[in-house]
Amino acid sequence: MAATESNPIIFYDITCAPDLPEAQAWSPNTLKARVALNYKRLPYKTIYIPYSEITPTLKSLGLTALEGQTGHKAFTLPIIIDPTPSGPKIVRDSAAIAHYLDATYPDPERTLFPPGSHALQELFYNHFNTQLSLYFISLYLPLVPSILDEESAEYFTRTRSAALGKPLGEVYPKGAELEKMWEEFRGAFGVLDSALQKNEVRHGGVGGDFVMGDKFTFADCVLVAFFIWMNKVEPDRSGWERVKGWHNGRWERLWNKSREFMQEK
Ligand SMILES: N[C@@H](CCC(=O)N[C@@H](CS)C(=O)NCC(=O)O)C(=O)O
Repeated sequence: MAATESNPIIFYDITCAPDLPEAQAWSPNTLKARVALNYKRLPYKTIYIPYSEITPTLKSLGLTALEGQTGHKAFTLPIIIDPTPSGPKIVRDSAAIAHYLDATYPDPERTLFPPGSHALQELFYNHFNTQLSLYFISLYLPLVPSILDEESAEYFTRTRSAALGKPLGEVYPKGAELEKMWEEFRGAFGVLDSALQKNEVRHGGVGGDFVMGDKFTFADCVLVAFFIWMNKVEPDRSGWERVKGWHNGRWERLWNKSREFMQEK
């Protein structure tokens, strides 16, 4: 065990505009890693940086850009710096961080990838990233600039508009399209709900509200991170109010059971 309370893991996260009254963490990608760190009860300290500072900060740490899902290279958060006995170790990407934490800080009671679940969790993650994240992109990505400082909002709008091939403001569905998209979003979550029903005791499962039933895992970090994002970028929380009511309250139960892993340090 390398990190201690006096020599904690350093976790880089993205801040929102300083005058927002609530906690600062908002980004779903960094939140996946934060929830994982909290779940494993590891000592860590957050360094918050504005969105527009991610690239210069990572360059100053000697890092190079990584190839992203769309093929273009980018400097992204989260990263952690773990104070290992052989020197500081930088780990990048939320899923890679979760795997690293399990390997470096094994705890049979607090495992993000329990034995035998690696492949199925990978499938879950791919499913989430292909079947669900597109709705988050349309419904939530355009709201992000509203919680960022001016420079970061400009950077975010410019880079996301370029990546999506149209102005970010035009990504948000208009008129009847909005309700249609919410219905589709509900349907996409419904597919997940049908699968998770198999955890119920009547189907021979172990019961429980997590993706793996009674065990919290990285798959739950993913869902919870996106739910927190919804709550952070939409001040009236109207989207989360809808989702909470879907599928017999499944997503709200998951939220409530995961609350203890949402704290900011
Ligand atoms: N697959 C990566 C994605 C990370 C990612 O896209 N991070 C965004 C923040 S939400 C970022 O740092 N973007 C920097 C930029 O666009 O300049 C992970 O899960 O860590």
